[in-house]
Amino acid sequence: MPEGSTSRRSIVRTVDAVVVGAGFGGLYMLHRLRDLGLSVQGIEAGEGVGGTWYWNRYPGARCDLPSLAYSYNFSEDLRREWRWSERYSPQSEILRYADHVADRFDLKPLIAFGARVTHAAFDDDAGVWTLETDRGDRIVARWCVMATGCLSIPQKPTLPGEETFKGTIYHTAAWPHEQVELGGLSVGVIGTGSSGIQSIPVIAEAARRVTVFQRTPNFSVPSRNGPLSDAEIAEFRAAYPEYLETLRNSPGLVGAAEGAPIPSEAEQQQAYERLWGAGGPSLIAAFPNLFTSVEVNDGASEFVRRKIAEVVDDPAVAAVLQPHDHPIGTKRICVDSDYYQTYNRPNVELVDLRRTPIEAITPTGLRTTEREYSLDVLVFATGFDAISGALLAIDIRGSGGARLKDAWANGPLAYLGMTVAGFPNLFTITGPGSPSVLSNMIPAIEQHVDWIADCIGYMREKGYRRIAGEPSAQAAWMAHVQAVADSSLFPRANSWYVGANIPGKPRLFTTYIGAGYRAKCDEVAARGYEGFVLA
Ligand code: N01
Repeated sequence: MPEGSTSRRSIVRTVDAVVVGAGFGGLYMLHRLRDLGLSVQGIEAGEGVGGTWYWNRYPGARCDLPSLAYSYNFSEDLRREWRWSERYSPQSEILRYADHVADRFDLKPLIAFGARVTHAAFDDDAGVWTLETDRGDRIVARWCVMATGCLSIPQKPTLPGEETFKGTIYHTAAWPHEQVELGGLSVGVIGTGSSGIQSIPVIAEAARRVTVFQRTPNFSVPSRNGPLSDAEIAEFRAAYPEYLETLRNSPGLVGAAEGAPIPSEAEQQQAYERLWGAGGPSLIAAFPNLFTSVEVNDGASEFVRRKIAEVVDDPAVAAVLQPHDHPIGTKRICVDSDYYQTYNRPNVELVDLRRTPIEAITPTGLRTTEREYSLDVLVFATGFDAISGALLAIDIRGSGGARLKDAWANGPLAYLGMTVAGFPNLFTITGPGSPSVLSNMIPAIEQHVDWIADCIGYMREKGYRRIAGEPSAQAAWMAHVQAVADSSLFPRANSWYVGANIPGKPRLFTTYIGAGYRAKCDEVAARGYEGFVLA
């Protein structure tokens, strides 16, 4: 039997709602829909719950937001009974949390595990979706919720000669479930985003040698991770009502910038020193205009560059690690445990791929334009086809057989990040056009799940059977998302936020970073789902 439960046999079922994915979004969605009295079927590619935390088992994988905040809020009992052990919990603990939630709310029996959805098609006459999986399941449902995650399709470059490599190749986002022994081995790591930056220090402790192949340096801040004390928990609990209020009325990453004064040099230095010492990603939240003012951002970027130079012993290595190609924070800030210190170890070498690009993988290692590196293991920490990737990996056909691939040929479009015009009764949790990856994902998920559940509840109550976003409302929303993004420094970075890491992907910033998102969603609902056609 699989980790999750239920049967290995394929299923053919008609239900009220189908939920694709059993990560934090899928789990809570199943819970809400079942509570509404709907018959539900969950489908999950993995053999257990947890989504991104099920797959990303690489050494050093952990939360980059404080765990107390990276938690569900919907159940007070759950909140009180779960205790995180560290400030930034490791992957194994977050996975245990997801598993605990699934068991506590008896969700596993609702989920078919080990089944990847390949097709989803809307039948205009019957007003239902039919989903098919790679193991022959066939689910028919009026409501289809895609809880497929923003970072769930691993991206791996094709390098010449890979098939000749005699060692072992891993991808951080598809790490084996069994213990990977690296002791005594020579390990190469390609990629220095969050996954590389978290894994390199841990790999360096185990392996005989680590060679890091870096194409672009990223900004990283120390987590100052450690055991979570009772006092910290008590402090969080005491401030919980204000925390919820901040979630409800978040100004977004750029919403509060308007009219904010430029802090003085002394104010900046003082704030950055304090936040660097405290650890965690709040350094980039030091000033509301850090994402809109080049001057303020330059100050923060320069501060971190200086820290890198202080931490890394060899000035030449420090120089290669210092990012200069993007404003800090416009690529996801990395939160590390001793990342820069790792380059002071005698068994770690940094290779600058800008100076000496990769030519090929060879039977015994990797060759750059300068020389060959002998490797037993090669780790790809090369990221994801983000945001739209998991949705486009499914052949989704909406009204009239229209393909999502065609609808999104010039970049993903969705109304409020939750529905796509032309694809009735289909919902996307943390889809394009919502704050998603630039907010705390679990509260963002909860807000979407609640909105979607309320919407389906409203439809049933009023006797409606079909809801579809109006193309004009969607176009206006996406134009607003774009305008807000353009008022910030985000479009300046070649990041996965704009799809720059995927060859041929249309370049578009689709994450909403403005103010008032939740209020807008609530207002749309309160006005009888303004911008939607209900039938
Ligand atoms: O992926 P990335 P990631 N040759 O895309 C390099 C979340 N996350 O998996 O910049 C050589 O950031 C690429 O180089 P370049 C988090 O939101 C969260 O690390 O394209 N190098 C880059 O260095 C994060 O942002 C946690 O020049 C190549 C790296 O691979 C997101 O996931 C932990 C290459 C990819 O970096 C993605 O992070 C981990 C090539 N051909 C991840 N192709 C938490 O802590 C790519 N690269 C919660």
